[in-house]
Amino acid sequence: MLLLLLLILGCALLHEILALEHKIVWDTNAISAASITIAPGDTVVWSWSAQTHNLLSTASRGQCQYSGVWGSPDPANNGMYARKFDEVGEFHYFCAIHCGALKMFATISVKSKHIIASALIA
Ligand SMILES: [Cu+2]
Repeated sequence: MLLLLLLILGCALLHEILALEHKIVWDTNAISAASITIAPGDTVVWSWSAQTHNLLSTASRGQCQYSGVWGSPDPANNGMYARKFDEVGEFHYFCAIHCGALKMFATISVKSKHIIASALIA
């Protein structure tokens, strides 16, 4: 029983140690690069300058309607926003200013490390 507890604790600790930070430059010229796949516990840091943006969560990809779950403050010329993703899933987001005309939306896919590893090997 103690061994099992130590194993579980070790896995949890390993997950924390292996958590990564992913940087996204949120820019109308790099929208496709804003969709990435990460692992649970990873953090995404968006930053932008020289263009006015924000980012807001939405229920489905390409929908320009704030779901109210997460997002950065009002649009600004220079901005940064960070969020840690603990749950597996698809997390869609958009820029309130450029969503419709420039299709400035993207998705953070959170997949378990095992699935990511399998995809890399295949
Ligand atoms: Cu924008």
